[in-house]
Amino acid sequence: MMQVIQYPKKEDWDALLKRPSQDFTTVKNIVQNILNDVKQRGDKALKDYTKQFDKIELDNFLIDDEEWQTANSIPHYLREAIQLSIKNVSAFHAAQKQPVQKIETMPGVVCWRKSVAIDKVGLYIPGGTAPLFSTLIMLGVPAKLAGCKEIILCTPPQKNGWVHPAVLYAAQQIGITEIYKIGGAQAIAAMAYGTETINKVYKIFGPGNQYITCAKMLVNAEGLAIDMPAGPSEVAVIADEFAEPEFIAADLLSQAEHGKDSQVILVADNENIIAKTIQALEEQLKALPRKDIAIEALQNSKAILVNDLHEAVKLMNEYAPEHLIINCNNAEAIAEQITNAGSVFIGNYSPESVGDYASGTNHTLPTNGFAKAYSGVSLDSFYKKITFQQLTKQGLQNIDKAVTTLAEAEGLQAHANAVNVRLKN
Ligand code: HSO
Ligand code: ZN
Repeated sequence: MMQVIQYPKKEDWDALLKRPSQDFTTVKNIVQNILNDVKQRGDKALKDYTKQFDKIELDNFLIDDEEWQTANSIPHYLREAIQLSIKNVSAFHAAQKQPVQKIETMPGVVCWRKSVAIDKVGLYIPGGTAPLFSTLIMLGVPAKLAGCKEIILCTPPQKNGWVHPAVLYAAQQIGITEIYKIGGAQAIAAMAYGTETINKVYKIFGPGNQYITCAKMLVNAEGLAIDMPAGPSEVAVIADEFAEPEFIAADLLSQAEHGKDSQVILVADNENIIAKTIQALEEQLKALPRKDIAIEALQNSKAILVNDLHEAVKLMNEYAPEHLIINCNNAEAIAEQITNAGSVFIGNYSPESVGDYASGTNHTLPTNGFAKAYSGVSLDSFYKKITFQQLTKQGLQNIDKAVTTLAEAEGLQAHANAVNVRLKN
């Protein structure tokens, strides 16, 4: 069960909030070999790894017509839920489009900035115990909205050699057609380097286990863009005496069930709430299908008693959680004071799960303290921003002095000449 820490001293915060370090030393060699092998042997290597890791022999990684038909096999209530999620995620991300603003910084000098979609992107959707088709929505919807020309999706085949029908259904609804049944580090390699059948991409998105994360970090070090360095999932809850222990426990468990390494933190200014939350956790755990995972995650988790909510806010801004839930009387005012978090959930009726699945915000968020300087995936993640400028002759005359003066002061005469040569007569 959660460890309870009472009134920690400021100088102990660092140690208290430290995440377990992710150790890639054991997987790094394995992953590097897979990357090299796929780079050299292309599709042949992919086939070998699929046989080795997924225990399946595939002639073709692409989904064929027969397999696409299985998308229709999912029950209609699941279709409706997927549709609602896509609708809300689309609405929220479409609103992130920014109109091009042409700024005349001085007469005759006009500058602007345009969002241009990344041509080719690769999305990775893990398989395993829980195929996260919600993650496909979170990545596929903004990729489509941004207008990426080529969107490739890689996901491991299930035991029967097919992709989960809900993944296919979500892909169909979003308009993603290029799906390859490839998982693991070999999928990241295929998207990073390209093979006979797979075109290499310019940016790779998506969560995964240690192998995936390590593979993404290695190809990133070679210069390929990735969404973000992902670590285990996290949730923190700030609670006061007005919070509902049952709600807090449910929220903590919703993150704890993701994985044994999930990070779960409760910060409260009230001892009673902590005690009652722990009771509620014990009660709710009993009925959870993934209770073994959740119990292990809770063992590394903390309930922290602080003097007041002001201190709770400071502590959380220091921790920078991926998700922060605020269950306090004046939750909105507290939310305003949050400066470091991936996504904030305000009040008793805003559980993290709604953001995970359907409210509209993106669930691909910075973990491991990255929320201090990074944002979650958004429409912008699928763009690069190109700046433009156009000057009239008068504009160049207006700016001439400043540019030539600065250039000469830096000792860069050719820079000054590029202006002078245009204005000499
Ligand atoms: N909580 C996860 C996202 C997710 N939850 C997917 C359910 N499905 C991100 O931290
Ligand atoms: Zn979740």
